[in-house]
Amino acid sequence: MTERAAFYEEIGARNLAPLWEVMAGLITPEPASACRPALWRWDEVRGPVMESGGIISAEEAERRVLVLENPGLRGTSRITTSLYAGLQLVLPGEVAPAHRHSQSALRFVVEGEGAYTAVEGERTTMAEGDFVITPHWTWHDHGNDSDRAMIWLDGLDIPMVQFFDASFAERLGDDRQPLSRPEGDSLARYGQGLLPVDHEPGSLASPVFNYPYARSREALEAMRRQEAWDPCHGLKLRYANPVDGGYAMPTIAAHLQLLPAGFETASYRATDAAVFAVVEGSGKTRIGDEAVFSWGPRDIFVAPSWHGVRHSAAEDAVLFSFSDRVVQEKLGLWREDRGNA
Ligand code: GTQ
Repeated sequence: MTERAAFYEEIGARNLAPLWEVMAGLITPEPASACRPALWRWDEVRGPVMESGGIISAEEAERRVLVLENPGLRGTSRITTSLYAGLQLVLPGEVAPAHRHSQSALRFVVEGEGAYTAVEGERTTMAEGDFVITPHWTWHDHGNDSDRAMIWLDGLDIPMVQFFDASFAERLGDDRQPLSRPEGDSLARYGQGLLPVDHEPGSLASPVFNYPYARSREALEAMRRQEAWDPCHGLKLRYANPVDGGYAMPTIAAHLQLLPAGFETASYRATDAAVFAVVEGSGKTRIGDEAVFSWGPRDIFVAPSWHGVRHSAAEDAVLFSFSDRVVQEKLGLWREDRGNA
């Protein structure tokens, strides 16, 4: 045994390790991630999601979800290093019972109309393209009183909470939580450019918990007349907390963007890996040197940290996306590079 190997063995017994053997992998000159570019085509995932409805009930599963696992992170329930994503199915007549947990969740409705999510005593009925949040430690249950299956994309900060060993969860006991406010109350109170006088924020998350697609889409359409296209993003809006102008939740940032037919974005990279869900239209996205994905409605794809992203839209396209940007900004870590990747 060499002198060094003997030394490592000797110190290893005392739970010590030599930094110089691992330093290059720890402090990299640029982000180095196991996360890979990946695409989930709707025509390949819808079948299994619907089939899961015959395998287990929403009630028994608690949440009947097929997890979107990044091919570079299999077995870890991650779509990126810091985020979880899944496709949740709620069939007519089903309920996903009320619970709460430390993890924050977003829902982005992919298919169906008329199912609801209840959050802290208020229900919201969901439609395709709606962005719904269930912030950390809020009671939430889902149900479907419509006659159609509903499928939505779940985005949660599960890996972040895991990293901090800070997970708590509890079941309410009843499937549905008691309702204390009429539907639409939060949007009326907080989502009209007005706030109740003397409102004191009671949470780090937005008091608006459904950002309906019809409104967001209208905003993009109105802006398009100004043709204020950003070379890297087309028209891109951020889902905001109306109380402080920050992101809707403290751990997950979400955006909605419009790319007009024929538009090609300049290459853009940032330190936040992003999950994209196609709402409307079709196009292609090049991600680093590794992948070119052709996409259409309901497809989902992921761009890892610091990979150059270039979108091109064949038809007018709307993309929803989410990432950990809000956390990286708070920690002073977030960087972007416009046009050079
Ligand atoms: O709907 O509360 O995809 O707790 C994973 C964990 C959804 C939810 C998920 C959850 C939920």
